Amino acid sequence: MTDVILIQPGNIFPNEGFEFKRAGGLWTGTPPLGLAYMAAYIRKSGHSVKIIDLNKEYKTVELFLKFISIESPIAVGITCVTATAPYVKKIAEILKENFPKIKIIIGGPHVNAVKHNIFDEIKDSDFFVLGEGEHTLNEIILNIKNKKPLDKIKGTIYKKGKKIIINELRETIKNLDELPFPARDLLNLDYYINPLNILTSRGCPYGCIYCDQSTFGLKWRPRSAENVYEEIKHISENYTKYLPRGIDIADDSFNIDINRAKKILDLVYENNLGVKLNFGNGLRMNTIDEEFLTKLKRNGSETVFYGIESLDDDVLLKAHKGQNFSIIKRVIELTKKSKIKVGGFFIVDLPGMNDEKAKITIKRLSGLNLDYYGFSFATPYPGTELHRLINTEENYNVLHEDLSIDKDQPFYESKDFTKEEKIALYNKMCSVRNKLILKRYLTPKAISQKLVSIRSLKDVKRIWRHFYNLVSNTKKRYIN
Ligand code: B12
Ligand code: SF4
Repeated sequence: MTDVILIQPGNIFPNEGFEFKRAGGLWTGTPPLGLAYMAAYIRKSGHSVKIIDLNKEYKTVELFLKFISIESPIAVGITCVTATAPYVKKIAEILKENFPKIKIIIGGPHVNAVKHNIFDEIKDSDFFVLGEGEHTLNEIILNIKNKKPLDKIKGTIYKKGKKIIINELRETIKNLDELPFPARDLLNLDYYINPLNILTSRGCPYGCIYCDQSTFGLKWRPRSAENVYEEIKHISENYTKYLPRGIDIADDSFNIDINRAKKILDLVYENNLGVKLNFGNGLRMNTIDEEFLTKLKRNGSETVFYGIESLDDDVLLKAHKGQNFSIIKRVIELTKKSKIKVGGFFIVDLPGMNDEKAKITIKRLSGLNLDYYGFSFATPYPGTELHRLINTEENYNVLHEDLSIDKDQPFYESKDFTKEEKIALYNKMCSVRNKLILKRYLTPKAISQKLVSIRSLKDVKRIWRHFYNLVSNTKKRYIN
C-alpha cells in the first residue's frame, strides 16, 4: 500500500480513444518536477508516495485501475496544465467511479489560471490546490490520516457534499533552500529524452501578457547559488548515466540576478563537476553580458534558446517583455561571439502586430541569422492578460478556443492583423529561415566539407536529397 499516488497525465489510454490530439503528440520529454518536489516533501514528513507518468506507463484503463487497486492509496494527486485538462478530467472520472473513497487532489498551472471556475470543468475532484503544492498537499494528507477537518486547509478549493469551499490562499514559500531536492529516485528517468532538469528559482516579475504567472507569482524567488550547486553535485554523483545530455534549467527566468547566475556556473566549474547546463528557455536577454556567456561556454553549453517573441519595439513593449530590438541584436551577437549556437522563439501575432510591422519583421529576421528558429501563434491561456484582452476588447475576434489542441492556426484575429495576414507572415518567416539555412550550406567551406565526407554513392544521394529538400522548403507554404 502507498499513501499517495502522484500522476503526470498526457497521452492517456490511447486504446480507449483518449490519445492526445495535438499534431505530433504531446511533448513530454522532461520529468515532472512539480510532482517530484511534492513527493520529496511529503516523503520527508513520513508519507509513502509513488509517481506515475501516464504518457509512459499503465496505458490502458484496466492496467491503471489494477495498479491503483493494488496500491490502494488514501489520495491521488494529479498535475494539470491547460493542455492536459481534458485528460485530467477523464482520469478523475475513472478514479471516482471505481474508487469513491480515494481522495482526488488536482493542482498545477491550469487550476491557478481558472481558479474556482475549475469545478465547472472537472467535477470529480475533492480538492483543487492553488499555488505551490508542497505544504498544502502535506497538510491534506496529514489531516486525512489524523481524521482532522478537511474544509479549512489554506490554498485549497474543497468540495464537501454539494458545497464548494474556497479557502484563503497559502503564502508562497519564502526560503526555497529549505525544500528537499526533487525525488528523482521515484521517477523512471529512462522514459525521458532530457532526463535531468532542475528549478533554481520560482516566479517572474515581468508579467508578459501571454505568460501565465498565476502559480508562482510575480515575485522572483531564487534559491541560493550554493543550494543549487549542492543539487547539481547530488545529480552528478547519483545520476551519472544521464549526465552526457546535461541538465535542463526549468526556470522561468534563471538570470534575473546575473551575479547569482555567474556564481552557480563558477561553483560547477571550480568543483570540476563537468556538468553542462542547457537553456531551452529561461534566460532573460536584458541581463546577459559577455562574462556570463564566457562562463556558460567554459562549462560546456553548446546552444542557448532565447524568447525573442517579436522584432518590433512597440509590440515588445505592449507585451511587457522588458526587451527591445537593440537588446535582442546585441545578445545574439554576444552569444555568437562566445561560440555558442543561438536559437530563438518567436510569437508571430502578438497584439500590436499589423501588416506594416510584418514587413519590418521579415527584414529584421533576415539580418539575424540564428542557428535555430521556433515560430508559433500567440496562445491565449486562461489567467493571462492576452486571454482577458481578446475576450473583452472589441477589436479582437476569437477564432478557436480549444487550447488542448495545437492546430498551428491563429487563435484570434483583429482588424489590424487578420487571420490571413498572420498565416502569410508565418509562412514568410519559415521561408526566410529556410533561405538562411540554405545560404549556410552554400558557403565554400560547407560545400568542401560535404564533398570530403562523400564515401559512396549513398552519401551523394543523401546530400542531394538534403539539398533538394532545403531548396524546396524555401518555397513551401507551411500553413493554409
Ligand atoms: C519546463 C516547462 C515545460 C517543459 C516540461 C513540462 C513538464 N512535463 O514538466 C516542456 C517544454 C515539455 C513544456 C511543455 C508545455 N508547456 Co510548459 N512549462 C515549463 C515551465 C517553464 C517549468 C515547469 C516546471 O518544472 N515547473 C516547476 C514545478 C515545481 O512547478 P509546477 O509543475 O507548476 O508544480 C508546482 C505547482 O503547480 C503545484 N502543483 C502542480 N501539480 C500539482 C498537483 C497536485 C496534486 C498538487 C497538490 C499541487 C500541484 O505544486 C508544485 C510544486 O510547488 C513552466 C513554467 C513554470 N514556471 O512552472 C511552463 C508551463 C507549465 N508550460 C506551459 C505551457 C503552456 C506548456 C505547453 C502547453 C506549451 C505548448 N504549447 O506545447 C506544453 C504542455 C506540455 C505538458 N504536458 O506539460 C504553461 C502552462 C500554462 C497553463 N495555464 O497551462 C507554463 C506555466 C508556462 C507559462 N508561464 O505560461 N513545458
Ligand atoms: S519573462 Fe518569460 S517567464 Fe517572465 S513573464 Fe515573460 S515570458 Fe513569462
